[in-house]
Amino acid sequence: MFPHRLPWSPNSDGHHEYLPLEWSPMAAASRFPDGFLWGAATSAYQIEGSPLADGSGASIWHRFVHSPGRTFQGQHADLACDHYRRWESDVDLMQALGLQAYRFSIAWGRVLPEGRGRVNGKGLDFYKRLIDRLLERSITPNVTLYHWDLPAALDDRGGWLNPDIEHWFTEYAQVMFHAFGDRVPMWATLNEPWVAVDGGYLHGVNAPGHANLFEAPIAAHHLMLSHASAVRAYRAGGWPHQIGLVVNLEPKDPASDSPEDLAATARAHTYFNEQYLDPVFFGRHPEGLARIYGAGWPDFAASEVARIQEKIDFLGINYYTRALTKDDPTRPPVRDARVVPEGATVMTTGWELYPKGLEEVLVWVKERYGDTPLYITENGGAYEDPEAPVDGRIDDPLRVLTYRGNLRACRDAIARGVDLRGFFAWSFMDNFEWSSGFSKRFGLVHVDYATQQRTIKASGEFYRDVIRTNGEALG
Ligand code: IFM
Repeated sequence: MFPHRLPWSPNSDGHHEYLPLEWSPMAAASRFPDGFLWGAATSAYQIEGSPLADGSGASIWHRFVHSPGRTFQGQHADLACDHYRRWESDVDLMQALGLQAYRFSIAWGRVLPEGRGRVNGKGLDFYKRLIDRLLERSITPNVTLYHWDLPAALDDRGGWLNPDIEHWFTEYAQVMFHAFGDRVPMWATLNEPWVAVDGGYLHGVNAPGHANLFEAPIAAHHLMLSHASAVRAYRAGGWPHQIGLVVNLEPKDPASDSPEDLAATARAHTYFNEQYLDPVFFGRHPEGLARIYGAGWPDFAASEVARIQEKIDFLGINYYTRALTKDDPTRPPVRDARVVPEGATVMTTGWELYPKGLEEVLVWVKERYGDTPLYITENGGAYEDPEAPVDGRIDDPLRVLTYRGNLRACRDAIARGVDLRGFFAWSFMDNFEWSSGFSKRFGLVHVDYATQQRTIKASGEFYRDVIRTNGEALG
């Protein structure tokens, strides 16, 4: 009756296991498997700054943040972390943290200012220098092609609502493969298509700022067709490495046993966790998704949805929290609301710290979709860090707690047979958190935005020890 209830469900006594600090002695003794990849992640628009430099074309995010009332205090990312100019010292810092891999995204409009056609050599050169330097330092580049910054010129043609975008995205992907396919070992097509659509087309809180029930499933469909088409182009080009997809997942647990809350939890799980993965692994949409969208659901031809099913080399999972879910008829179309249990540790984003959910998510993916190699491509937390270093230090004990708990959960999942191959902290450094501006800090490295001074936080030192000991430092 409730097929996905098992991994997310409460224990028989109705309570959820919450063990962020407990640790079984057997697991404590173990390190991560040899070759486990330790990295950190960022995205272009959140750190680079200089969005129009050297012939770059504006993105939908550049437009969005410069429209009134869209972001916290009207903040924008024209400077952000100034990484476009400070990338060399940032790579030095990555080395100081002991990172083995760095996940970043390409700003599509830096490379193709109109989104298609003419290639901007200066934009491509920025990424060439970065990739070469990472490789010189033995830091594996992990490149995401789309982390939400669609070229504005393509949005003018309908953006993700225009079916031609499948070709535009594939053309862009091919430019990138030809430039770096020989030396970038990990490619991801899209980051979190769920957020791109839910925030950008359904609720309008992210760029391009549309709130339209009818547009959302169409944008989602075109994103996923674009993903699959880029994977096919990668295979056709004979590139020798790996290509995958990055999704955000979270367990949906019912807030009570009422039929309303159970039904809301089932809807939320379908909408959040299955919507984008079922087409990739099964070539069809999940049961129940059409009912959630109701009148907004287009009659997709089965053959069109089947085109999304293209074998990926790895799945990237971004995990931050779980959602204790209750029914809320005022929030269409899913009609769910998130509850935070009393006593929980809560991030400044309002998210509950819930490490056990990470293990649950990993096991659920294995059980539902089989044994694709998995990476945690983002994980971390935003907390109230000190505004400035005190005696040269930034103490962030809650972020240390977060990484300790979540990494132990990863180790538990591996012990349960999950093929988890690496972990990327979000984020390498504090950065521009989209419509929340600079009000949320996620970094292992603190950024003073007035001076652009970087300081490795206590969590960065902790993570460096975890990497150095391949997990033993977790205890
Ligand atoms: O900052 C974002 C990132 O861009 C995508 N994943 C979630 C992060 C924290 O909200």
